[in-house]
Amino acid sequence: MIILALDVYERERAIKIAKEVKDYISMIKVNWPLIIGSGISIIRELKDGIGLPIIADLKLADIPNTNRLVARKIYGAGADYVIVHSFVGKDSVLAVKELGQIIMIVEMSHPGALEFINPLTDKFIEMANEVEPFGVIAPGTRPERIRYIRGKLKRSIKILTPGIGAQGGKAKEAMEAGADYIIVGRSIYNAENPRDAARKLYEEIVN
Ligand code: OMP
Repeated sequence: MIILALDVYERERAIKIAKEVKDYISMIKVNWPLIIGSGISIIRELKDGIGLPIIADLKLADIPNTNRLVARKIYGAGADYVIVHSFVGKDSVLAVKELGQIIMIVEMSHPGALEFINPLTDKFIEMANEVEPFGVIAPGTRPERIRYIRGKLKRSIKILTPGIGAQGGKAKEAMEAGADYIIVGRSIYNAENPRDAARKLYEEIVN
């Protein structure tokens, strides 16, 4: 139920942390910092070395053709899921879904999300119900919004919630509100003992 957001630059550090916490996580999310810092090959290395599914968090937000060009390479590099923005429209989202499993953003966790993205949630949920992605991103910082989104989203679509820990969200609250997965970065990878931090989160959720 825990997805590790591995937002470090260095390959060795990323692999070390992933190995330390792998017993308590179910997927690894790779974002631009790690891809820029260590190269796209880090995806295959983590996937084969750790043995967990990889989410490529590129937040794709381009025209269909460009989304497709990027997605082809990232799925080819071993990514199991790609995160895409919804606001660019259904054609751009579908261009990625034709190539592999996607996760759509319906709301974001940071304060600035309230300006432009989150007011459009209902439209994004509607699109997600049509497109049927593997899952959607909802804000772990706002449990009431997770509950709202769960209420409108098809049951088969998973809810992934970042914003737990460093951004103020609480793991248990997010799960109780309807999250299927919590996404956690700094609270694990910056902890003095990442394994202990991951274990504590895991125990908080299962107990
Ligand atoms: P921490 O705040 O360090 O736990 O990291 C959160 C991770 O989730 C980062 O990789 C963010 O890019 C990502 N994220 C958000 O924090 N908020 C969102 O609304 C969406 C994402 C995401 O798509 O994963």
